[in-house]
Amino acid sequence: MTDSSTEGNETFGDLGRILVIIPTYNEVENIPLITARVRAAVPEAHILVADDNSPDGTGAVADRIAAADPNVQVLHRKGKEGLGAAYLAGFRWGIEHGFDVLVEMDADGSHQPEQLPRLLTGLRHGADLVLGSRWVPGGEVVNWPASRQFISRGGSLYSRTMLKVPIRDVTGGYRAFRKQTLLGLGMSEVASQGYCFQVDLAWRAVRAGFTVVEVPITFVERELGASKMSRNILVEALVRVSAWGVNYRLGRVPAPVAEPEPAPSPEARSARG
Ligand SMILES: Nc1nc2c(ncn2[C@@H]2O[C@H](COP(=O)(O)OP(=O)(O)O)[C@@H](O)[C@H]2O)c(=O)[nH]1
Ligand SMILES: [Mg+2]
Repeated sequence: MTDSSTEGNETFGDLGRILVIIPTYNEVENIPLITARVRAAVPEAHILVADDNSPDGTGAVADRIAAADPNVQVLHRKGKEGLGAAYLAGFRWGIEHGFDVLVEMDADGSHQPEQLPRLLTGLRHGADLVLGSRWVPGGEVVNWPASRQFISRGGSLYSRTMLKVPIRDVTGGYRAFRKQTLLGLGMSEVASQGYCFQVDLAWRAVRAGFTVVEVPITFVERELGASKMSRNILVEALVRVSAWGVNYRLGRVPAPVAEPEPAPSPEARSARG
């Protein structure tokens, strides 16, 4: 039930240079499929695969794709350090390499590249951060077990209540940021890793005064490979969100500190991080 039709033939050159960051850990079957779909859906976008030295050889497959396509590059990381660290390294790489829009997208097909134009259109209409949302009208999930739906909806409800953040899907990971949003929300201060990495970024964007908009997406459960979701990721989210909520009510959560733009680095075909 994947959405094979790209929505319109729009181009997004007015937004500047677009980088889709795809974090990978053991996604060898998925990486050729997802990169091809992104290239077809938004041809002007570039792709950065941020691989944590996957034991299944995802990094080498990504290198072969990159060798054949100048719009694809690979950031090889030392080992499994979690989704948050991979994204932060990818954001920094993208800003240093002159990208203006940075997109988060899973490798497993859950975030359909054919819906990327929706997110980019949200930026065009003035948003600073666009969230692909399963839990707004028009949003949906396909083939997701009830247990995962419960965790996701519950996690968003808990975060929304604890942090007083007006977002329906605050743990989702299909997002488009303007560069200025990432710098303004103080991304270098972010230490969280799993789902709470996403909560952290969205909450910071709201607190920093940015315009955060949700657009509906159809989230499709992966067909290939295995989820890296774990008990530890859930516990981290629960502990951190609870602590943030308490400290926030006590006035102990400082405003995000905007950071300066990192110095540009020379264009490199294959980056090592
Ligand atoms: N680089 C990197 N990517 C990761 C890590 N953990 C998960 N990912 C990637 O993050 C995306 C989402 O992970 P997934 O296992 O599908 O989580 P789920 O959708 O919540 O079940 C996928 O592209 C994974 O390969 C990690 O530690 N490092
Ligand atoms: Mg997944």
